[in-house]
Amino acid sequence: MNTKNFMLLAATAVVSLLMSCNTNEGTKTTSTTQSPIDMVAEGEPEMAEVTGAPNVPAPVGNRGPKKWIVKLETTEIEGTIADSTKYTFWTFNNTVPGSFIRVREGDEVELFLKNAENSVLPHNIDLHAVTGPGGGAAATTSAPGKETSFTFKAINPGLYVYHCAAPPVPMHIGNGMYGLILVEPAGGLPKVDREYYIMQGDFYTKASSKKGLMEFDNDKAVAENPDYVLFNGKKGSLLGANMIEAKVGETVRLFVGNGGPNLTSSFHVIGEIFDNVYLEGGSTISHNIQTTMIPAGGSAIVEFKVDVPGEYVLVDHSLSRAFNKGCIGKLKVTGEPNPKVFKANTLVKE
Ligand SMILES: [Cu+2]
Repeated sequence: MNTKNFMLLAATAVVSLLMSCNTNEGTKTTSTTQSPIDMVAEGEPEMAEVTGAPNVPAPVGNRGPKKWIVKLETTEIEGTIADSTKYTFWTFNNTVPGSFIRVREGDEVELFLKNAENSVLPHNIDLHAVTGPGGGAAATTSAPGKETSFTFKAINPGLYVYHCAAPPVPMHIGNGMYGLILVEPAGGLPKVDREYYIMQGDFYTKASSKKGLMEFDNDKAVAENPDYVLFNGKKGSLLGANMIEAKVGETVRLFVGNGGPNLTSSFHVIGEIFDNVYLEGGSTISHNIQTTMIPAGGSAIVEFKVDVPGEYVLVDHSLSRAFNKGCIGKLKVTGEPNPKVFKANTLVKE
């Protein structure tokens, strides 16, 4: 090789090296795999919309990371657990489960936890979506009448349980102190027609000193032998006038959590097959699932298209819990019959 050719080759090599560097640089600046830790939450903090079950706040859509204020109040209140049976619930925002919180990865959340004046005990919150000691529990332990706060960045997309972690923890959870926080990925979850919030819990009861009012039974809790296993803290919360609804042809997404404190749920919708399940509320999506396991302190996102009108029964498929302990609800699907998918035949005996 003569000097001229060598110089030409060397120059070409340098140019290609520079070009490849530029290409890498370009990829870096337009990367969609930026760490959520480095995502900058824009603007002043806004008050986040939170909702009681079975409703959920509006989807995050395609917005960038933002700053939010979330306000929760812990309360100790009398409510109806089944039929005319009253129970002393402990709650976040007066509902079981507590308010649904919806953010996206990269969002910064300043969470305020107020404990009601008339509470007897301190309460706090451990959010499984939080990276940091106790999920915020120590930072938010609030005596009656007091308010605490802490700030966290949502860095892992998924559907997460939150709960009170004040001692004795099983008692606080057993009285209803749990809820869900959804962290959507950048760009948001795919659009669906209907979204609902459902949370299972197991309840252990005994008569209190007040006539007609039940309270937490620690012995039954230790034995993991609940009197009630319920969706959304009340027998019939998703039955009759409270059924969740959809129309034939629509896609339905259920955000399903399990507060426990003890039982694992075998979540199933009778007459439907889950097209998609975000297993354990995480990023792995499985398809064509009949029943999905939801651990205590865990969740799942299930999605399906409804093709045939009718009433679809939601259960924990550990069926004594459904038919004897109250863990049953319904999705009412209205619309035109779809004989290509389902047709009941009338058999006439000759
Ligand atoms: Cu508590």
